[in-house]
Amino acid sequence: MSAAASPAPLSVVVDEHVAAAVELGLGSRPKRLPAWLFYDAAGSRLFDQITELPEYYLTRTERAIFAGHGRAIIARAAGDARLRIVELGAGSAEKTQLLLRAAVERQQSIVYEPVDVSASALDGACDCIEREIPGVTVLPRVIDYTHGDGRRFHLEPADENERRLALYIGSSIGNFEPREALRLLRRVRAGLVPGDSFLLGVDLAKNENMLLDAYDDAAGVTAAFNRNVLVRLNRELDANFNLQAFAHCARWNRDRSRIEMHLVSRVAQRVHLAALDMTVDFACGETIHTESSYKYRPGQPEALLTRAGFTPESSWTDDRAWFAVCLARV
Ligand code: AVI
Repeated sequence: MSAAASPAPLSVVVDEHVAAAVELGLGSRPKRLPAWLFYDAAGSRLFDQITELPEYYLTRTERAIFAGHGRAIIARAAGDARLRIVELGAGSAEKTQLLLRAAVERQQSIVYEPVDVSASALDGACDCIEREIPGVTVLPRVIDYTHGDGRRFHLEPADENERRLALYIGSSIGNFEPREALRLLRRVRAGLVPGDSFLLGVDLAKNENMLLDAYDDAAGVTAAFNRNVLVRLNRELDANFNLQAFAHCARWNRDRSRIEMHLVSRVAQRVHLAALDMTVDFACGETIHTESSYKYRPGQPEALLTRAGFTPESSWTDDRAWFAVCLARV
């Protein structure tokens, strides 16, 4: 009598959040994966490289707006009070330094509260900023502002004579579906108090070819960033995606004013995700929609801020109107 074959033990520890998102997304039609899956360590490094690509105009354009108008932004947000700056999704905080320098120039010192959903994302940024800009005190906060209700986005009261300026820059809002974006901004609004302000960085709709180049660069870094999600599923869910069998594709969806990134199956194929006990069939040409990046039209950021309960006050853009930062009051 032979023993029944038992499946090989899994070599991975499964993150339930990742597992649930992948099961839902690859079980849907059309197939999709949430964009937050991009940002493992390798994906975050690739994203940093993207921000320096010649085709990816977003980061340097927003930086130029801060370089040119940082003082005006800070003065407008502060009024006659002192500011403290909160930043959602802190990242490398490199552009933020321009605003912090403008604030220190105005009020000699400032408290900077970078907020992120993961503690590891906050490591490093803090020491570096305190060293580089004397007068800045960094108080990192781990808060998941992307989920749950307003109570989750709870900040300790600021000093009596201080107002908060909350930043959500880099066009990160563009990676949320419009309804999710509204929920996120309402949550942020609920964590602020009257007199505080909010600065939103948004990418603007523009020439289609320019947008397509920004999301399909000549050096192939964005393609590697997109495919990295499959590398992650192979590692974390014991999947057997063949990376060469999926092509990177960026599409402009004019009706919805968004760039979409897809992974296109080059052949009819079957993929197994052992940790999910899931088999997924792909037809030749079938895609996984991995990201949407919304590009705002004139008036849309202000309308979104108003619906979220803010009062839009001012906005600044670059000479070519590629990118905008909008200041709104609570
Ligand atoms: C993080 N986010 C604003 C980027 C964007 O432009 O939507 C992510 C990205 N995807 C491809 N390139 C960059």
